[in-house]
Amino acid sequence: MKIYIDGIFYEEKDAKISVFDHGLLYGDGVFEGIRFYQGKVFRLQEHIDRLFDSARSICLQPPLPKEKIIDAALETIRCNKLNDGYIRLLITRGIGNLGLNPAHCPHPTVIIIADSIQLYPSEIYEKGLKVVTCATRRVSAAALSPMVKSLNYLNNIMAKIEAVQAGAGEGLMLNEQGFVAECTADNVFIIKNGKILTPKVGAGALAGITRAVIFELASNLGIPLQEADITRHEVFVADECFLTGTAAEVISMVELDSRPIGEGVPGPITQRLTHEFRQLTQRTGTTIY
Ligand code: PXG
Repeated sequence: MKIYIDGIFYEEKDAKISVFDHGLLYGDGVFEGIRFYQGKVFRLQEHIDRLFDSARSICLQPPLPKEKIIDAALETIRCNKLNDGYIRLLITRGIGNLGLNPAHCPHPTVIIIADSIQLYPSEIYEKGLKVVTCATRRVSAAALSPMVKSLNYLNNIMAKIEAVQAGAGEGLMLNEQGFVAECTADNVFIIKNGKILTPKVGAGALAGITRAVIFELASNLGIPLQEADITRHEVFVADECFLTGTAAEVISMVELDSRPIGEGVPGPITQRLTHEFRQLTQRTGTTIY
């Protein structure tokens, strides 16, 4: 596998960065996870726009303009001769000293990894995910905006550990007020009486690219969708529930804290959206070759 670091492609064993990079020392940087399907990158411009917004929010000046980052991402896929897979794109603060001050890090580092992706087994897509509510709350928007996709994922990792220890497929995270925010790496949607509901971004959810696609699909299909404050109780009594993310795509959540949701199997609206989402990934995207 060839990995891009600051304009040069390295073999995996040689792809290394400094121990003084603040991405490592402090989790200081931003990233994106992007999928490509059948030689086309899905929603590439949206991911790059979010990457640049995240960077701007943390006062990180990307060392390349958007077009050059896009070229580098496409070149990384081509270099690895891949047709289907996943891109991990990072901009770290770069090399500095042992203090926090990013002013001592003059050159941000750009890293691009393109690889095949480990999906949930197909059985999970057919049967749905069992989820537990995590005691770890989502970081408050007053502390760090959930809109920033930063390299600092410790909060989500603490929640993921809880989910894994409970034997669950995912962990549901609440915000400080106790409303549903999101799962550890996926947005959450519930369906009640034919209407789709999802937490507002301000409630601690990342403005997911897949989430935005669901808004489009729901609109095209004439299914009402609204942002709302959602409690655990509302998830327990929902007719259907599903999660969205670049890695997971659209996946049904059939149980929360040992309570089956609806019939305890993937519901019809979720199945429809999963199907429509897959169709879209096959049809659209930025051509790689
Ligand atoms: N919330 C969080 C906290 C995320 O990290 C999403 C929602 C979904 O957003 P997108 O834009 O992907 O629809 C994410 C997704 C991975 C992985 O490889 C994915 C994410 C983060 C870390 C790892 O599974 N982001």
